[in-house]
Amino acid sequence: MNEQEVYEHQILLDATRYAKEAGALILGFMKKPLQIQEKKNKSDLVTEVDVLSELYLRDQINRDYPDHWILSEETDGAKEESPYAWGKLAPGYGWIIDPIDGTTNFIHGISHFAISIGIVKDGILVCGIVYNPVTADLYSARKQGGAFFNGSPIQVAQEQELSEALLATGFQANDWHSNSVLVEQIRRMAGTSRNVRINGAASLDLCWVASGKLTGFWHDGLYPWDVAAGILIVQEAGGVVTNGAGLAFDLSDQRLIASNLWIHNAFLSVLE
Ligand code: 2AM
Ligand code: CA
Repeated sequence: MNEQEVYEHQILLDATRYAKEAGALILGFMKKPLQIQEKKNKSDLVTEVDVLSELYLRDQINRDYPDHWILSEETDGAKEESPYAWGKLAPGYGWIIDPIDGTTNFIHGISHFAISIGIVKDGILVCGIVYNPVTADLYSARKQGGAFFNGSPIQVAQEQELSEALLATGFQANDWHSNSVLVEQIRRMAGTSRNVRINGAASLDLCWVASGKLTGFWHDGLYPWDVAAGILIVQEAGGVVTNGAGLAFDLSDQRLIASNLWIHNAFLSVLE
């Protein structure tokens, strides 16, 4: 490994440790009454646990990597001028964090949520960690270093036909017009693929594409913290992540489509 790879390997180890520690913190709140607040509407929720997990992660990063920037959902999501787009992300190393991806599942006691940490250098994803503290499932990737599930290498599914593909998607919390478009897309995709799932945590859906459980995933209107880590994990597992036009996904894009590559063109053409 060259000097940069050694440095990024250390970042990945530290990010993994922070995620596991934040996960232990989150687990301490499961089955207890939660303070639930609506953000923009009744589907867009946050709890004190999201905020605590985020503050914990920010503290660790600020202590160990004081020259890195941080973009995180509960700190930056409410700001009008958050640097959502790649183009607006600062140069140097930065951490893109969702302290709980799948907050609605967490609130309802469904064990399908994760801490998602993506790390970029000059706008390029270099490390990704997605950790479900309930199952202790850890997905990770380092650029050109492969993708892993609990330490073992993973790769995308082998299905070559859309008719054999298991797909997933998700509803947006804030946009019921888009969700009516989604219902129509689900109808079409369910008719042409093996079936469609809605699991409620985009970061884990991407990891399931990476590990071959799902063949593909599509979602509109996500934010960088939902997908940054998962995108690298899919790419390092041999998959592809594009926008609706089939071009390499950029964090400012609205529509994300991830797949095992084989089905991608058919997937895009049925969606559009
Ligand atoms: P969250 O739990 O962090 O809010 C559900 O389809 C998935 O989409 C979850 O990963 C959820 O993330 C995300 N999601 C849904 N609507 C969203 C919105 N308006 N903003 C950000 N993320 C959203
Ligand atoms: Ca979240």
